[in-house]
Amino acid sequence: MKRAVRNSMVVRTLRVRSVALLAAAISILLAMVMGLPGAVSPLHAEPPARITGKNGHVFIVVPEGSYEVGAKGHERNPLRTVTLKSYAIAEAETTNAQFAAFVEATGYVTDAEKRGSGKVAVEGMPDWAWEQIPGAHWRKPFGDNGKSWDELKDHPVTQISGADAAAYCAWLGGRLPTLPEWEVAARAGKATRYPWGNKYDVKLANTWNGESHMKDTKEDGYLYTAPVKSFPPNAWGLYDVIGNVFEYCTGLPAGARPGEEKRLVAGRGGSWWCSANTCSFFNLVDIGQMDRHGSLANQGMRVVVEVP
Ligand SMILES: [Ca+2]
Repeated sequence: MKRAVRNSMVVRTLRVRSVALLAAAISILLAMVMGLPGAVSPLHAEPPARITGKNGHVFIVVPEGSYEVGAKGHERNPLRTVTLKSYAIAEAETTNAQFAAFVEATGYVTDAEKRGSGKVAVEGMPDWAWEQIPGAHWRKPFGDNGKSWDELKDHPVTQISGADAAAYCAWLGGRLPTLPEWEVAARAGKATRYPWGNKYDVKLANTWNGESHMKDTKEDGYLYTAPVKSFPPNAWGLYDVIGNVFEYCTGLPAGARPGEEKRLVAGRGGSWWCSANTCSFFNLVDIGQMDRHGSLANQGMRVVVEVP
């Protein structure tokens, strides 16, 4: 009997302590939310490293500050210091599933769909050869003979133009990254040619492996696009900044002629199609540019939003 009383007292004491702990935890949370004196707001102490946004996007916060971009002697991307306000950039390239949600919600029709075709390259074609394939658009990026978007839900959306990418970003309340924003986030504090160093490592990004486009040796495991986040992220947690798909950016490289921004859009990071012997832009320095309304099977996007 005595033991039963003692046990019940122990239980009561534990209950009292639990209630006290819970109350303390609630008051700390309230203080944090309400910004009471002495409380540290989680939004204003350290910038949040990650933000969960709309449509399944996760963003990495880049703090405001001055950053070095470009490379010494690079005509289109000279070495310089840029000062940026804080922004949040998607950790991953936008997927087919995410683009499908946008189309479902808005009825958006892409440039490739309006035109009735998109540019496609496949294994066995000569280097630099691309074909305008009828019926190729984001739902069927390689046309009727390739996989459809719902077989590639976690792959980056392709066959979207720079204009289509901007429309997707606007729907999210975001925008495309500027060229310096893309590069600062892709570098993640590194001054090297690749996020992992100065020597290319075929296992760390999805590019074209092999001497020519006649044959891909698939050393990285993928012939065309790979599901996003298939390779290790950079030091700040961004995936696929090198390879997989070219990522649209606003602004044009140094040397662009006035007015060209109306006709052209820039792209960074290279893609699954890029090989050492063709477009070797799968690095942190080179800047591609293409027709603003052009649509290819190796072009995609990464979204930026302002920091709340
Ligand atoms: Ca590959």
